[in-house]
Amino acid sequence: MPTHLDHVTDLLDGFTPHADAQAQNYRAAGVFLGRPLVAALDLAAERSPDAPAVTDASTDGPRTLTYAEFRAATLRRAAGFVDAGLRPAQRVVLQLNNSLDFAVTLFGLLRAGIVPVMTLPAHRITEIAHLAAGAGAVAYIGEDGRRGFDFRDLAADLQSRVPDVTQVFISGDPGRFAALPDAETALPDDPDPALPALFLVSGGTTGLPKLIARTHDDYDLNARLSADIAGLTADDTYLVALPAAHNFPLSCPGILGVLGVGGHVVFADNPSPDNTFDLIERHRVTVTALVPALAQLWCAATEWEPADISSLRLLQVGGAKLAQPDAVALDAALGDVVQQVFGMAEGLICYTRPGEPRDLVHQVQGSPMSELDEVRVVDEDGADVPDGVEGELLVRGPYTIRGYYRAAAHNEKSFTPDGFYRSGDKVTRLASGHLAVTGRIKDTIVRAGENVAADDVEENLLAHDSVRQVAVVGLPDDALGEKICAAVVLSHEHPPAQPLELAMIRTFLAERGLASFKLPDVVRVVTTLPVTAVGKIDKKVLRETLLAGPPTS
Ligand code: OOB
Repeated sequence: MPTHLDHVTDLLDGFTPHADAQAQNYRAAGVFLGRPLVAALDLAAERSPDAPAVTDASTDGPRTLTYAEFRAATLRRAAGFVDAGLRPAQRVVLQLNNSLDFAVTLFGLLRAGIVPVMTLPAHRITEIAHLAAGAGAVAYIGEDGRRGFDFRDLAADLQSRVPDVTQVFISGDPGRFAALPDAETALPDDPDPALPALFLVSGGTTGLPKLIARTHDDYDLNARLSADIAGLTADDTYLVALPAAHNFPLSCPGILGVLGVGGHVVFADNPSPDNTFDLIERHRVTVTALVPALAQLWCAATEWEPADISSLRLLQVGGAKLAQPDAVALDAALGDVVQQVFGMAEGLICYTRPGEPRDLVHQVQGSPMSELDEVRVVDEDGADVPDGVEGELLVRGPYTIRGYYRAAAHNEKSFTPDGFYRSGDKVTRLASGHLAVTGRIKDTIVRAGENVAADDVEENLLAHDSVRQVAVVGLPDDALGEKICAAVVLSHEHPPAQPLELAMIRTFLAERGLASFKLPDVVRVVTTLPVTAVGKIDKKVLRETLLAGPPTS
């Protein structure tokens, strides 16, 4: 039988920790508190056992657990997993929809030192098998088919592809698998806070997701600093509208941040305004987090949804760039509530602060949350550029990883020798330290030998009254190498007087002063743009759809 040490050795194989001295400094400076991730919840439960902790507002009907009840449930779930044979430092794929079971299971696993791989409900077998194999997972946790997709089929497929996954637990009707376990037995010792507590998955839209190991120390810091900046207190109620396993609703400040201050977490199983606005009214929700496409939808829905959502004091928007006019419109519709959030599963989180001038909040994606975040903006040769000049964002700091898990080849490219993460994001930095995101380094189209930045064309297209959303991608072309294709979603408020044609778009852009080689070769009007598991525009899928659709020349 493998010992506890064997499991820990296995977990650490392929994990890149902070340098020892650095970690000690963080401990000494009180940045790392040296406590397990569940400690904050336990303290909150001690302070106010009878306060509501989590509410499940799913289709099964609302259920609320107080702090005492929630803590007890997570203890039983932890013991249940240990009873089922899972051991500290082993990895488990967690794939649950927004629900009480998500919360109880996550904290149960963390308590037992079992390390969840935080996959999203939209992930399918290709990603799940890749992540399970990459993490060395021994179990899978999913749910029955009551919300449309039956994860039991996926589990069976997973076990045939990754035989090390020997156990499957299912929320709801387990069928031939095990139900989510609960027990009253003793728990192992608290996990070592320097060990990975959980794995996040990278949010990129190219290639398969990579595994991001976050330690108890660094993830606790992430949630705590985020809660501070958001001014969270026990009086706050947070609505989980995005998929709960994503870093943004999980810890920025999200579920972990809110439970750490004794606030109330309400799970929405669907982020549409007709569902969420009612929940906001019913539970007097004060804070929530959205991606820009959803925020746009919410903004429009304030016109027709009758529910009173005036309790909302902070609407966090991030994950992709929030266009300045959309930020202005949101503030106008909801009363100066927008907070821009520029973050990444790899670590760095930037926020605009509640007290900052609104016009600044509308224009920048925030500034780093910790004084210890070291941000560099560099040119193609890796040399620092002055403030105001666009460059690639590199970052190092207490809660930013030093390497992807078990991915030596990626790490060569993605990290500098002195440990900075190369984000691939193009930004400009203001003298004040605020960052404006301008695009992605690799999001360029090579048209007839010229490099065209997709974001440059997109930004100019968004200036057109009739354009609601846009994504520009390169498609193969015999003559040009790549041609520029703009997929456009039209505005409902300002529909074009006549069908939007290529020539009109090209004239519009040329009149704005865009160079002729950057003008689109193809314009496609679409009703929606494809999105990733968390709701960002997915250019990879868009490119495939455009290629598979009617000819684009
Ligand atoms: C968040 O995390 P991920 O890991 O899903 O994606 C990170 C990437 C960033 O590197 C950047 O390219 C993009 O998403 N991004 C933004 C952005 N926020 C994220 N691009 C422009 N403007 C923004 N505000 O997406 C994430 C994690 C924690 C909090 C918020 C978002």
